[in-house]
Amino acid sequence: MSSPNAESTAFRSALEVIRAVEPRVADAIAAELADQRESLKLIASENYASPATLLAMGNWFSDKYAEGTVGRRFYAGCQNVDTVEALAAEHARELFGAAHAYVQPHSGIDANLVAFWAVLADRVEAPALKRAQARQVNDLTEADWFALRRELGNQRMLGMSLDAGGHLTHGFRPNISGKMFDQRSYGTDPATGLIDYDKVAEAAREFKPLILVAGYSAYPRKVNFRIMREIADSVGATFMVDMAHFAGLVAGKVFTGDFDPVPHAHIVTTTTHKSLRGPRGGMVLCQPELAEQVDRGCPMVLGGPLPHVMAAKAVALAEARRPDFADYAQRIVANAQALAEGLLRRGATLVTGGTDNHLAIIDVTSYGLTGRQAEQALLDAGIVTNRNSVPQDPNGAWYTSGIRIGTPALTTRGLGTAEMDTIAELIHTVLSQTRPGANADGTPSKAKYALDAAVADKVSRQASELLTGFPLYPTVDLT
Ligand code: DSN
Repeated sequence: MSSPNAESTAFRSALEVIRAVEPRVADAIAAELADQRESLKLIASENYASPATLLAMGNWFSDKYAEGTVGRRFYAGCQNVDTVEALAAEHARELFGAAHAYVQPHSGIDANLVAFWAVLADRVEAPALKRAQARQVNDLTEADWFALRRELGNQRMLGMSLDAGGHLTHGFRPNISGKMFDQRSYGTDPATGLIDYDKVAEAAREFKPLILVAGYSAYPRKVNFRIMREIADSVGATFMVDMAHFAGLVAGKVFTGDFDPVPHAHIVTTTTHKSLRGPRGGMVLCQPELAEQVDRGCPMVLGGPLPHVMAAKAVALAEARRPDFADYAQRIVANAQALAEGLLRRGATLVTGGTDNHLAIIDVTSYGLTGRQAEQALLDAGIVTNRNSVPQDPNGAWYTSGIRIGTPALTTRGLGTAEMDTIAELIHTVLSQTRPGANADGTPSKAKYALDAAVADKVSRQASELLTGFPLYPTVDLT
């Protein structure tokens, strides 16, 4: 463990060096820490990385190009990048029990693109090359290349719909995944809000996707990946899981057996900065048969790897392999459940009636609000959330009818179940006292709202008081 003094000195010195060149950047960095310390952060996809993870990103690795893979680069002088990339991959394999790990993706979208193209290369391009007796795509005739491009662009993907909690990269039309694939979605049962595996199997039988995608960014329940793999196998689909949101719960062994995607999926993607609590970035884990294609991610779809971020991934993954990370992961879920129960007790409506992961979705139509009105009113009261669609959302993806709340960040800060009940009270107070507004012509507005400033101020003060008992980065003193 480093001493608190070392951490304060490191960050203070870094700011001093930056301030000498562009003081406004140094001020903005310091202001960001101050803002994060003061806000009650319930954004389900955010967290607070450790000082060691943050510091691993600010160094000379940023100056290196390193296309290729460990020991096989397109640039000379990558021996130190090799060290950190190999370490990050080793920690990832050990942590998740994966056969192969690729740690170069810069984000979750990038990781998903690497995965999609690895599957397309393995299942569409490789057989086409074999048929044409070509070693690689440059050896194909113009006619064969034209035919292959058409084939690559017309494959089928079945993923969870956005309003049921799926991610936009799982085939949502405005995203590149929706343009690349002939896509269909499975939703959730309208009565329970839960995935209906029989319906997924029926959709798979009818549609016969090349790729079946599971995973979510706004579904508050566990997914049975064993059943999903059986469905994929029954139609010859490759099974892909995007565990970006719940990777920390997999790492911390909260999700095991049927609920751990790694033993069941052919390929798993994730971000490293959400419940996993690492630097902002992505990662792909896969079975051995896809490893070679996954490793072609850069330059296939990725720009040059970010060695400084891979260094930080290695640090954060080493942290996640420590025993206390399992305790952290369990506390994330206990906190989410306490928050959900506190809200339900006060009369809120939650999608699926609760949670068994790190997030919950409040259906704010029961308060007479849209997601946008609720999000802004909560922000006025110092509570940072994000609006989110609910299944079959009548208000669309912009205004929405839901508020997504998550506990990874506040759990890192040390808050526990008692504090979650207080937060449920604060959220309920704001939502129940916010009134929807009207447009100038008297029609109902989906954005305007009214919240008494005295209520907002009082809740904001209560939120600040709650947080003073749980200082953020207590080892970092910038004064
Ligand atoms: N933007 C992330 C989230 O908030 O869930 C997913 O990409």
